Amino acid sequence: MYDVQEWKHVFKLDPNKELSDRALEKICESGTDAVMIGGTDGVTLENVLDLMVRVRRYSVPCVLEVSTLDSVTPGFDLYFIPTVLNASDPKWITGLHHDAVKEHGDLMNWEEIMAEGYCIVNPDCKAARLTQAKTELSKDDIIAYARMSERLFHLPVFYLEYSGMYGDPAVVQAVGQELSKTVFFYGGGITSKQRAEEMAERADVIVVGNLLYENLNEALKTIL
Ligand code: 1GP
Repeated sequence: MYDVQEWKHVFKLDPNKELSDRALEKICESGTDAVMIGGTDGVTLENVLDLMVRVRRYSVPCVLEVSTLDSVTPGFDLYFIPTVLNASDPKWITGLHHDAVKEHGDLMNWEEIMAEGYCIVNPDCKAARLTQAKTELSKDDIIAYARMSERLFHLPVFYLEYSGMYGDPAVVQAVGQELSKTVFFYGGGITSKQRAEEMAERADVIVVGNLLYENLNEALKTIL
């Protein structure tokens, strides 16, 4: 079994973006704790399968972060299911989840499935637009979502998502101090080793996405 509690670093790959075999090898052999496959648009069964098969050549744990039911396929080590706590469209809080469990609940292997309490902060990211997230959040609003995740809903993961934008270290620090059982993932705007260090001091797990496609060598330095 994979112990997410032990993780410190995750690379997130977008199935809708190109990566050479050489780049993928460097990513999978980098020493990261997991490779997560997930994205907001253009995610299809075909491109998810293609990337999964390529990542599977390496021993790194491979996680699917589910955003559309159509692209769910067996073969991943773990399935992360976001529930967007600050979405206005209930589809992204419990809607798709209900559809999936109703349709496939008998066959689901619950040991491989982990819910993530998501809080999306960057109003300009695609996920915020898709879920119609209420992103005008104060530090107290964000802390409340973190507390709901751990104390009310007992979610295994709280994911503070700044995707494409670097978060406020003071907010990340405050959230980190709230969570003890729920694993705290931070993602967004990590573009250097220095930023990786700053957020890794405050969150349990840092997630690096875009930088893999913009500057792979710099991305590899975010593993501390
Ligand atoms: C995106 O949180 C991840 O879902 C990582 O964000 O792409 O900004 O690194 P970046």
